[in-house]
Amino acid sequence: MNSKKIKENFNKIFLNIKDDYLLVTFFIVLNLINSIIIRLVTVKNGLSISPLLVDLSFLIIISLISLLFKRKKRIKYFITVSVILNIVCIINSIYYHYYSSFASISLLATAVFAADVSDAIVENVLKPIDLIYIWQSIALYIFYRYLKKKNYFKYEIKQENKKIIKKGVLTSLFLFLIAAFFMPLNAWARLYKLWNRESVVMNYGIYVYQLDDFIQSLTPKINSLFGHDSSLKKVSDFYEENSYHASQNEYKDIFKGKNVIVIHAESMQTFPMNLSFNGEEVTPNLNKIASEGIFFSNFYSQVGVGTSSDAEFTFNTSLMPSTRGTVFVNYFDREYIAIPELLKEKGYYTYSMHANTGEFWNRNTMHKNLGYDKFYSKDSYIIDETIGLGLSDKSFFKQSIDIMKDIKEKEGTPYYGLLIMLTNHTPFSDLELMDEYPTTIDVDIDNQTVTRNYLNNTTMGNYLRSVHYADQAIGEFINNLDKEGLLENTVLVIYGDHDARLDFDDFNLLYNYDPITDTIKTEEDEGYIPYNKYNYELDRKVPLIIWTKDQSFNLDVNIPMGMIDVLPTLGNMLGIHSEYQMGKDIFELKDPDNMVVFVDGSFLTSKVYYNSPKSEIYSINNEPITEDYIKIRSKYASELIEISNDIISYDLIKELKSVKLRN
Ligand code: GP9
Ligand code: MN
Repeated sequence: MNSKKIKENFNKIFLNIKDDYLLVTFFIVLNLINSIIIRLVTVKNGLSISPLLVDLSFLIIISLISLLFKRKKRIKYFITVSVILNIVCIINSIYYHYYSSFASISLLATAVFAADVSDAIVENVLKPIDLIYIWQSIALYIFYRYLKKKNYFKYEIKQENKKIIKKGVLTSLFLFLIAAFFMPLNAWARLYKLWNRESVVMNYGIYVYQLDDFIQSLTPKINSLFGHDSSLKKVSDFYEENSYHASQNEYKDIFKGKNVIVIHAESMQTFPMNLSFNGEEVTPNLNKIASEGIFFSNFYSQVGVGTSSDAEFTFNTSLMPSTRGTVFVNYFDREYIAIPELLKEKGYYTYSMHANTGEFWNRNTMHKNLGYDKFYSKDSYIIDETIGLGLSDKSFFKQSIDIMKDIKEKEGTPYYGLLIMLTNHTPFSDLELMDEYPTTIDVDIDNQTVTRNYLNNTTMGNYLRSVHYADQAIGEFINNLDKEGLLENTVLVIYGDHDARLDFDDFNLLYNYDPITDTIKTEEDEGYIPYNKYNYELDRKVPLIIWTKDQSFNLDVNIPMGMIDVLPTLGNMLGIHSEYQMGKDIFELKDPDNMVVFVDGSFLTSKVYYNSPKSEIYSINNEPITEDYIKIRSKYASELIEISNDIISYDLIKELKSVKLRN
């Protein structure tokens, strides 16, 4: 026997003995490592035991499927599956860095809008770490070349597939059961309900999460077959228990019959309202009207992945946004009860204005559904000055005033108008097109004035300058409305649509920078302001201001309030309500400890911020929080999310209304 033959025989025997375990092991280990990496860079539980075992169990099952193929095809199968799992990791990694949640198949339709703001994503979101997963596909390919060189594919071997499958399935099941043993009790429910996506990834790993999401994204399509009846019952019971009671407070009907102008302030958070640089306020105009009107200083947006569109939806309908897709995109054909529709019934003319294309967020369709008589979108504007995503806010407001004057003259009825701003959108670029605003501090050192440009090139610095521009635009708009007599008999409402996804570290810099020493203060330093992830959550609040020119109502409301509380609160002032509103009139609270629920099940009260995915409690005033306090509210938070989800997916308002009519 020559040496070549010996080698060939050795390979044949060696690889036969090994069966295909070598390849399978390689495939499993590579994908296991990627799953660990993604959890390390997102939910930070890379080495947790349960997701590791679930991943292993999942990858064993996937590997068993390869037995259906012959060796040559089997490698193709492994490469294809690896590429798919690779893509799952990359997309979820990017997605997490943008939305702090995981991607959903049901959002494929929403992805179109992500393409439109792709600059923002590339500049602000895409981190090199998001591409690290590619190493797995490369490694597998190199391994394939190695096997080929070893003539691995030349020999087909006889295997006792049935035995292997049986062993494999049993092992996989065993691993899954051990994993389940290490999971918290609510992990099963979360896998089924899936709105707490972070927690599903933390317990089951990225692959099972994505599989779960895939299966669940099919459910709305077949909703008439599954779950409808039980959901209808659940929702009817909820409204029976929480039936609508008309408010009787002093704000009832105070603005009845008045015109309403609503400004949707893109990415406007509340904290810049408390900031000044060298004595100059960042938002002098917002501060002025906040001090002259009703300022809700503890107000939070409750958006999901539908961001701007979810803010519009929650503001107008008092329902939580869908956690299975986006209402504006996936559930535009359902029936909703919304502020424009309700005011239309009272004889109002209703319109919306936004200088982006009407297709964006499917607004063309959804604005009609919400009850706007007319939507003035990009086509109604001359794009004479572009900043960031499109027409600058200053030009948008100027041009809108002309349209509003016409509406006032033509319609002769009260009106409800929504103006959606655009400029202050991440990535806060084109700053050179905005007026100079110094985000710097001047300090005296040895009788010399030193200018500290410490926010230079930070997202925070850019954001504050952009916020200052948005504030100027709002100020100019209010002045022009006044000049045109459009503030008479009119209520102005301004809300920030959601937070701006700023960097956590930038906040520490903002609050703990010492201009004298040009360093960031640490715990040991005097005047250090502790800033943790909960402070960051609390800083995500957005402004809500209700203002009239005569300043007839002037107060600061600092009860925690969410976007779903707007319809009940503002509606009471305007003399409208929805039987299906899930929020509360903030001036009519039975329990003054109001609760703001977020789409992942986290919630906030005046006492606590509770992070549901991580089951972490943050006592805001350091007072002890009982287990019951959290338990009761956690239950209510899930109820709110699920009821809204069911109403939206199964189109239940339509049914509840017709049942009511029949009775
Ligand atoms: C686009 C604007 C931005 O028209 O409303 O949407 P967002 O990215 O904030 O959801
Ligand atoms: Mn927005």
